Amino acid sequence: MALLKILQYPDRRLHTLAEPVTEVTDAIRRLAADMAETMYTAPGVGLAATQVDRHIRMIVIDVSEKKDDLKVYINPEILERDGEVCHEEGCLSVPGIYEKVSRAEHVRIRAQNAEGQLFEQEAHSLLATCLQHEIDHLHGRVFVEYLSRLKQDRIRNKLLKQQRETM
Ligand code: K1U
Ligand code: ZN
Repeated sequence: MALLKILQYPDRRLHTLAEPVTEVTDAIRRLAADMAETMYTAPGVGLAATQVDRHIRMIVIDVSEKKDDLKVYINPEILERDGEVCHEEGCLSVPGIYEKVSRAEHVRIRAQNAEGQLFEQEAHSLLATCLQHEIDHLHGRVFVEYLSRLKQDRIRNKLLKQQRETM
């Protein structure tokens, strides 16, 4: 397995629209394993392929306390959304920034697993928030884009300054 480099906001590659996965091959499973290792090491509770500069529709999530419940979602789609909640979100591509974002409270999704089998899942609380956040990445959307223009500009300038200082 390998640790992958996570793109940092405001890298424009984070705005790339991901392509569907047409066949779940060993290479896709290897990428899922590398993404999981990268997510656990960061540490985070989710990671989208977009964030590691692979523009295919795949995400990994583990919201369990013991970090022993890895889920791989290939070609995920949201079938239903219900309710509204406002939770604080973070993003491994936007380090050190935590902001409240309003999203659906429950979602029902359909995806393929690492064996290529279709499944559906009902999700609420952190899993629902995380699924919506990661599926947004596959559409090229970063959570800061839900914030005011002023906040977005402040975050952009802060991260650009940090990136210049660590070059
Ligand atoms: O970068 C990402 O997309 C992952 C992101 C997922 C997420 C978290 C919270 C709300 C919405 C989406 C993160 O994992 S940020 C880091 C984080 O939340 C965390 C880090 C260590 C332990 C527990 C959580
Ligand atoms: Zn993110």
